[in-house]
Amino acid sequence: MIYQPEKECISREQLRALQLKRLQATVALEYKQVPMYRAMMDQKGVKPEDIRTLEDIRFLPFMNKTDLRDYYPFGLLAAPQSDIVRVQGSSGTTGKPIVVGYTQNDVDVWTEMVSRALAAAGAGRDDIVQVCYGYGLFTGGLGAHQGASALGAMVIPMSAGNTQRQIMMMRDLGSTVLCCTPSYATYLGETIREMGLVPGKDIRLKAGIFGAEPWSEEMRQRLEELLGIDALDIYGLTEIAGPGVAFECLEKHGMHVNEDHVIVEVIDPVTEQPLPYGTPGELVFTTITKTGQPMLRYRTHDICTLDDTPCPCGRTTVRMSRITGRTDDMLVIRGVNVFPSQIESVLVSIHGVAPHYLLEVDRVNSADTLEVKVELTEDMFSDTVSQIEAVRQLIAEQIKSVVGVQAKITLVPPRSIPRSEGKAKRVIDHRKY
Ligand code: DLL
Repeated sequence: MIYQPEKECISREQLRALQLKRLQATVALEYKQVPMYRAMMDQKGVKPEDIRTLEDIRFLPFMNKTDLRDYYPFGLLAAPQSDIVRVQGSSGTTGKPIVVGYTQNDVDVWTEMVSRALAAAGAGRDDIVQVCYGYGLFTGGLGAHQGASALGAMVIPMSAGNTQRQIMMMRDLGSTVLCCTPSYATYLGETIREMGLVPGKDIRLKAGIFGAEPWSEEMRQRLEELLGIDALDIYGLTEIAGPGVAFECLEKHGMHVNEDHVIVEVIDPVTEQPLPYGTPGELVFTTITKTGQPMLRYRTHDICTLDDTPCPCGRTTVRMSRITGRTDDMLVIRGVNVFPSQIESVLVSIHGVAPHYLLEVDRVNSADTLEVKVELTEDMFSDTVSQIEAVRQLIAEQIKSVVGVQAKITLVPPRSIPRSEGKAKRVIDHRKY
């Protein structure tokens, strides 16, 4: 189903005219209200009046995650703080999360995008939507919740975890749509099968809307078989709007970008020049309807390809492929963004630990695992077993609290982690998507 055909199937000419009008308004707002961005534009010698066509977007400076860190928490707001009704956040490159302020308008825009995604999966007011994305600063839970509520569906706000309880509710309440990460969906599906429950009979799910981490066509097939559903991809990021920036329709042929709310570009990450449709590169988004913390040419570091060939579903928006990688070292572990630098900052702050470590990421029973192997100093290595155990526990607790992920900590003898002459190899990712 198409939630808003008049918007989602708009002609390309009308869309481009709308985008230009909205881009000009957003650039003017940003220039007037956000001193940091005004300084960046001044430095590049660009004024809001210079944006005369959509192509002129290339004159605008890029924004980065580091800007959100440097101007943390509210230095990038374009609206008075009293107009901000919500703060959402995600991991930054340091211990602090990046935070994004949303006005009511921004929450409404985001909700509309998620409702479109759910409707594209066939959801409507008769559906029962089980949301097992985490609720909180992470945008998954509240985003899916708002979108489903706006459709008039019944929402089960489960949040993440507690698998037995999830399955009990799914069965007893008859959930028809599942929203969670693809890895958690696989775990749920496997547990459902192990319990002897039969999709179609005991479980009424018809669709799953999975995102927040990379996944593959093979994983789609597995999920569709396990759960008897259509498994659809949804993409988004806190800085832009949370889930719903782009979503798949039942054609399963790339994710429709909500182009009336964002302008999407793919650039060469080195030369920073825009690339034509069909060429893989780094995704860059410009919000054109947000008022709280608009983002202009925000570099996501996600790699994908854009496709503007017509989709049989009738939507006219450009589609993005699955995310095939990152241009930086960010890992997504159980839907949580993790930067090796965050873990490093925890390790170096703990007495008795040397700054030599290796992160090993794997997938066991469909759940991501993180092992942190770290060297002890000579002094600590000769300490008692109980002192060493206390260090191990401290590292585990600090990583959980700073990074938000449970890690297995393995303490290894001094000089046992291979040294490198060039760039240190800190991460080994065994997962296959
Ligand atoms: O992950 C928002 C979200 C919630 C999307 C629920 C979909 C579903 P952040 O925590 O800010 O926001 O993380 C954003 O996660 O830059 C990608 O690297 C990754 N990511 C998000 N969706 C996908 C996806 C949410 N469908 C970062 N495929 C992004 C691959 C994804 N990676």
